[in-house]
Amino acid sequence: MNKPISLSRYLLEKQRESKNESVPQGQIPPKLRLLLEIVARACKRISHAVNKGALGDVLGGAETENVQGEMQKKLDIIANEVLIEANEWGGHLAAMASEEMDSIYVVPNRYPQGEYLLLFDPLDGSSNIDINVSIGTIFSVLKKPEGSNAVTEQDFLQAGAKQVAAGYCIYGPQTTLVLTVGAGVVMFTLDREQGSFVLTDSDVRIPEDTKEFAINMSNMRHWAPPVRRYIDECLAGKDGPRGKDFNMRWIAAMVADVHRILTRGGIFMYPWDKREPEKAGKLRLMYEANPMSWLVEQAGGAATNGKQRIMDIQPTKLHERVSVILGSKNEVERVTQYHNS
Ligand code: AFP
Repeated sequence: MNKPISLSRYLLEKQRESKNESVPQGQIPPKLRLLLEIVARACKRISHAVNKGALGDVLGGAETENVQGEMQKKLDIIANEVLIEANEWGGHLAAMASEEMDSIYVVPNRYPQGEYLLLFDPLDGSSNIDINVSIGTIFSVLKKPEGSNAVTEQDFLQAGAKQVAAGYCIYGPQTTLVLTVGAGVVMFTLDREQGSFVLTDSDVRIPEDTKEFAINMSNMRHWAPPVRRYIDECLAGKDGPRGKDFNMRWIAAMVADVHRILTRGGIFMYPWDKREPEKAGKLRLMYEANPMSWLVEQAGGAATNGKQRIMDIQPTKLHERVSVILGSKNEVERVTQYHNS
């Protein structure tokens, strides 16, 4: 058996390859490598806290609200603090932004300032924490625009296509870190005895077709006609226009639903709906939809808001929401076409 490759070794090898200019994609300069190592280390700490559950007094609500008006869980706050503390001193970051923080967190003056911006949803799927179901951390890395001095929120407002790294760590039966730097998608499983992430899939691919969809069906009456049409056709099964039976899954944690899609295909939708018509959707563009869209595209899938590619959307605010349709390419193209016809 080949010697297992740790995340650290993988990143170091990619950093060395980055010196070779004939490899234009998947560049990992030293500071980005450091950043990714530190994010992975923070995820390991979050994973330990998640695993302790009731024994670590980390379950339940914190009795506070985040900027989106959602009640925070204790683990939301713990995970946010772990990511900030781990990343603020390394000299690789200029600032961070999080689902749990109203505005950006600029690296304090006492630490060196770097050239990267880190965005994260520290704990996605919080409603799953107390019921012992998969949750995760989602992250996206951007470069601070050249020529900007004091970092501002404006510096973060870059389209997803500008990301230089993106990934998530899922805390499920296994803890798995999934990463892209623009040259495919790789997965690392946490080996708890060794205390390190080990490469377990070096070429993640999403099949172009699928018979599995993920959507919160309880919102059906609120959907727009194109989404309704797509799901009605799936539900009609073999006798309907699709001519095949579909299966449905909904974990209520985007990280877990996307992980399933990266593993065996499928389509995930959290579309715009009539409940809050002024909001584009429920999920956040910059630290949920963009990183997940890049991973999905890098694995051969597609991601749109029904009208356009998610990664081409120019954000106008940090906590912007977006309608999300992602996964197996042919299915995403079908729903998008229903919106545009
Ligand atoms: P929480 O982190 O507040 O639980 O939200 C998770 C999430 O944003 C996303 O990960 C899920 O896909 C979606 O919400 C689930 O939403 P429903 O509650 O409508 O099922």
